[in-house]
Amino acid sequence: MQNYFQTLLEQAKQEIGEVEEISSTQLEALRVKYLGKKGALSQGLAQMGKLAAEARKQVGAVANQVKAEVEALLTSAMERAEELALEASLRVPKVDISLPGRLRPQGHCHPVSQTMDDIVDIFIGMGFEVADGPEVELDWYNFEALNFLENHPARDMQDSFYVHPEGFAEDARPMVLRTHTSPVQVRTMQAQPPPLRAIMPGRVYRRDFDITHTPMFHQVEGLFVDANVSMADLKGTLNAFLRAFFGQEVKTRFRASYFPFTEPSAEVDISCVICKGAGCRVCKMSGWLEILGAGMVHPNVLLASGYNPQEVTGFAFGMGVERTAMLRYGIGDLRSLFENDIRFLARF
Ligand code: 2NM
Repeated sequence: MQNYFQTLLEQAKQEIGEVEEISSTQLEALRVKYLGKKGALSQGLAQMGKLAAEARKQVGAVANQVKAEVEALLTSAMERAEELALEASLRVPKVDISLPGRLRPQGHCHPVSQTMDDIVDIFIGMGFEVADGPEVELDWYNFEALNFLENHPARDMQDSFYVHPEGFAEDARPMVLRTHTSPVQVRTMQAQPPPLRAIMPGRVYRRDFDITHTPMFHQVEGLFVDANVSMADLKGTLNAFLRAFFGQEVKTRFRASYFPFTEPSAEVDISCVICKGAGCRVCKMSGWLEILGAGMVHPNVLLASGYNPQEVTGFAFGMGVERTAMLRYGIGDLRSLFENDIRFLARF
């Protein structure tokens, strides 16, 4: 009997030692084989009843020791199996959670739209409302109501896009792609009585295409009509806007000018945003940049819009958004705003 248990121990040692690529499943099978309820050890113990009391004691001690040794062997082999399994799992390539995520291209507002939104926001802050109107406009709203004479050069087919769709009646009223947003001001005045404070952002179209002109560009125009509105209100409002947009330190000057729809008219300059007035290539050494056109609304325009020029006066102004965006962001070439090169646009 003693031999039985000793042989069992030798066998177990060998088998446990032989487990290559040692795995806990195999070790569990060996545990059942040797130490399980119907395992080799139990079978040996079951035979012991036949032994004499003295021999049973001796063999029992051997059996207990064999059991303890086999258990110890299995336990340490099991620990080793777990270590090996962990090492193997660490060798498998894993997700590195410290890596940055995959960046997807993200769109954003075009610099022209950003600039237009910022201009509009400043005027909203001063109590102006946003108005809009059609881009395909009656010649009457675009020119006639705005005091352009019949033979004004802007009304020439060479300068404006006239629209004559297929099936357009011979006697239909001529239409044009609006050359400024001023027709919206006329429409807005027709639609509501004074006082009126409104701002009109939008696309406008002119037959111009060179380094500094595109056939479509953006404008923001504004209008303030009430009793006793004066040139002083115009200057105060535009100075406040220009300081809010370009910075408190910006200087402004108002030069006499001419527009058909305003009288008197002015062009507004700001101190050069590049050289601060010292003189540079951008301001052509003058220290000043032209930024706005403005003036007191011509009585003929108020009349055409249904307002009474004896009762109310108004000021109006307009600016090109592309030009303003170029000055603000230091963009040298107008065309870069229209090429939609994402590497360029992503800079703003
Ligand atoms: C400008 C310059 C000066 C202007 C005038 C009007 C209206 F409709 F009230 F007559 N709207 N916009 C105006 C005046 C626009 O843009 C350079």
